[in-house]
Amino acid sequence: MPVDLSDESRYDRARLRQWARGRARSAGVDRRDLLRLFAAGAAAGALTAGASGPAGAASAHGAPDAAAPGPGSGPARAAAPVAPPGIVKPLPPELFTVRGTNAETNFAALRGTGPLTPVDRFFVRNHTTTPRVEAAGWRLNVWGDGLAAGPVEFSYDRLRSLPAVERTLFIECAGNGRSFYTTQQGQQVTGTAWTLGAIGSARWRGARLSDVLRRAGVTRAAVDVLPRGLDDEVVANGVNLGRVRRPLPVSKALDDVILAYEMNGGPLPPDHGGPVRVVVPDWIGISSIKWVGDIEVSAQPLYSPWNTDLYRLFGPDQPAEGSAPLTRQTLKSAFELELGASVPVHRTRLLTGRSWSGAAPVHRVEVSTDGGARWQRARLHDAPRRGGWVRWSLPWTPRTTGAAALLARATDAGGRTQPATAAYNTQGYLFDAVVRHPVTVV
Ligand SMILES: Nc1nc2c(c(=O)[nH]1)N[C@H]1C(S)=C(S)[C@@H](COP(=O)(O)O)O[C@H]1N2
Ligand SMILES: [Mo]
Repeated sequence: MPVDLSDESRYDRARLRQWARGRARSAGVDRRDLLRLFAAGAAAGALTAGASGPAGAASAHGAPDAAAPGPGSGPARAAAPVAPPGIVKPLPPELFTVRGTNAETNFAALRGTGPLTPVDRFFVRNHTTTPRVEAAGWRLNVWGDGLAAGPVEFSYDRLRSLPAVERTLFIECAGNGRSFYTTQQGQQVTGTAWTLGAIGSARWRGARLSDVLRRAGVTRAAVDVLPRGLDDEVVANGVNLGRVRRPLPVSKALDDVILAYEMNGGPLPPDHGGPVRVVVPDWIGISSIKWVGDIEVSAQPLYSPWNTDLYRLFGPDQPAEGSAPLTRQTLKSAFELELGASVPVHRTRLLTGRSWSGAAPVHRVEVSTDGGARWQRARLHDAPRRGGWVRWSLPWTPRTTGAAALLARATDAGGRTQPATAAYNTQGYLFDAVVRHPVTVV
């Protein structure tokens, strides 16, 4: 009997059962390879986080988040010169902190910018390197047994001739805030040691994925949609994972997903997936495949490393095969201030920051300047909006010198408030706890 997969949680449970029985296709990767990879990643789990503090440059390997460093890497490799990442745009140290193949936005550099993150300071998360793909030669190949007929190709011009949609949406890495599992909760986790800058908000313009799928002849038998990037294949621990790709349930694909060709009013830049990327509102960053080259539409459930061994929750409170694949982003707040900044005593300064949630608009932000004893409502500078962040501010006059901790705590319209502690998982995803932002009053 066919299963109705329109509901996300039922979809995930059904996929888990099929995966456990070995029936689902792993979309190009041998299932034993995945299990081997995960076993190796779990064994070497402590290496990455141990070698890299919040400002650590240790994650110099370009592997996916859960991949363990190979022999000769890890702590020893952190001392070696860090290879420049394969990112095209300039990465001045006042705007970015380079972490392996990735570049984290320095939150202090967002102070004074509007709701949109300028491209010159939008974070970059690359599994390998930014490829150069020209719009003129680019084709999107839509194929698979979930279509009524053979493959359908879309050129850049054909995509641009479809009705255009424009939305302001953030893209945030599932591992954003990961380093605080270690520095704040004392827990070892694998993956890039982001602080809070693996997020950016932009105005995306593009075609609806649903329009493309309908024109390609998607049928009612389709269950999964698998966009794949044109960047290099990812090799981790000697296992070739193939090109970056992560299945989306057809229900989400037909709902609000965009094939974006513009970012903040200009052509999509190379580092952010130009000429065309997927933008999946509210969902973790890995869903938003850059440099998309083809999309498989499948009547069978699909798997890739990015929805099996990666981007699920693993840990003591989770099933052995991990949680259901992660979908929505969580709730966070960040000050537009360097971690460890020096601030002069008795001088009033305007603390500014941003809060966001993948579940509902953020409508309340409280700030504490005394380590969490007393909380004050911050003033919001943006109307709460789904898929966006709110800027906020609060004046502060420090009265005593020495170390202090600034805290910001967001509440969204769904009733979620940032907790004091985030739920541990081995790969450090979905950190949502209130961050203690260290400053020194001088
Ligand atoms: N093809 C491809 N798409 C990709 C990635 C990648 O390495 N290759 N990284 C993903 C991850 S993990 C994130 S968080 C976002 C980051 O988007 P950005 O680099 O534009 O900020 O892109 C996603 N899409
Ligand atoms: Mo990510």
